[in-house]
Amino acid sequence: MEFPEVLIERLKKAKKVAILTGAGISAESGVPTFRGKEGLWSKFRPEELATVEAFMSNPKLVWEWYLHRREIMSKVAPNAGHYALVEMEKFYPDFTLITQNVDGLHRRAGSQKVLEVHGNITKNKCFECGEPFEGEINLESGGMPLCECGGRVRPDVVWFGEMLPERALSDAFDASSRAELFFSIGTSALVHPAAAMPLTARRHQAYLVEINLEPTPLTEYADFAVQGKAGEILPQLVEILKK
Ligand code: BV8
Ligand code: ZN
Repeated sequence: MEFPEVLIERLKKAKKVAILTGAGISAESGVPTFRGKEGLWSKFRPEELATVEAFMSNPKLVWEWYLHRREIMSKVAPNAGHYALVEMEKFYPDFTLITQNVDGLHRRAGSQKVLEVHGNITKNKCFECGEPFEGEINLESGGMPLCECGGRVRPDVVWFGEMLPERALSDAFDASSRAELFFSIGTSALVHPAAAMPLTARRHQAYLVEINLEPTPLTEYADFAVQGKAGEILPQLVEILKK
């Protein structure tokens, strides 16, 4: 596909690049997105399941949802979109990959500087003392997994209404503020504070690119917005970088 001259120039000249990815970049790996028609357990909305209230009132349902997603994640692999970002990282001295995804696919693909601002679905921690929990999660016994301190064990992800990990969040906003080129890829740009990062980049004169299957609330602010598959578009951008 054709890219604007100014984007090609920025691609070649930029030193500081930041990327924000969402569930859309993992869709081509077979990971269901959140709000798509095949969305995760579409009878529930993520805002209803990924919450402290849901976990406190129905821990079994929430654990089943996460174990179901872990099952899916264990069978999927990174796709061309993830690998293109691994290639892209090599061209820039200051490159930050901010992801809302908890599937760990960017790291598995080989990306180095990854900020997982919503946590990682493969990890568990104690709700009370925050200690990581390495044990097996077995719901068959009927009881919920407990930490030595007696606290409830939960997936180590950020739920709605919860603060994002402080260090990852501040690093993500720093990277967004200094970026000369910012890509928002495969995200509906609805969830805050992640959705504010592309706008922060824009406010600091970054050239803002959106790559998404459908328009989002961010589209009108993008310098260049393309509706298409990340797995097809990103490798074309890397080809331009290699020339
Ligand atoms: C906080 C981890 C407060 C768990 C997740 C009203 C206004 C503004 C904000 C709020 C509000 N009401 C409430 C809030 C705050 C809330 C929020 O933003 N709600 C939204 C829904 C309005 N935010 C929070 O609660 C955050 N915390 O604000 O704390 C606070 C302040 C002070 C002190 C204490 C507390 C916490 C947010 C984090 C929630 N956790 N996930 C888990 O994963 O189980 S969010 C969840 O949604 C995932 O992380 C996911 O990544 C994220 C965003 O979704 P997307 O990634 O964008 O996925 P989606 O399916 O929506 O879109 C995919 C896109 O890809 C689509 O557009 C599709 O077209 C496209 N696509 C598909 N295939 C492809 C593709 N694109 C390219 N190629 C393809 N092949
Ligand atoms: Zn504990």
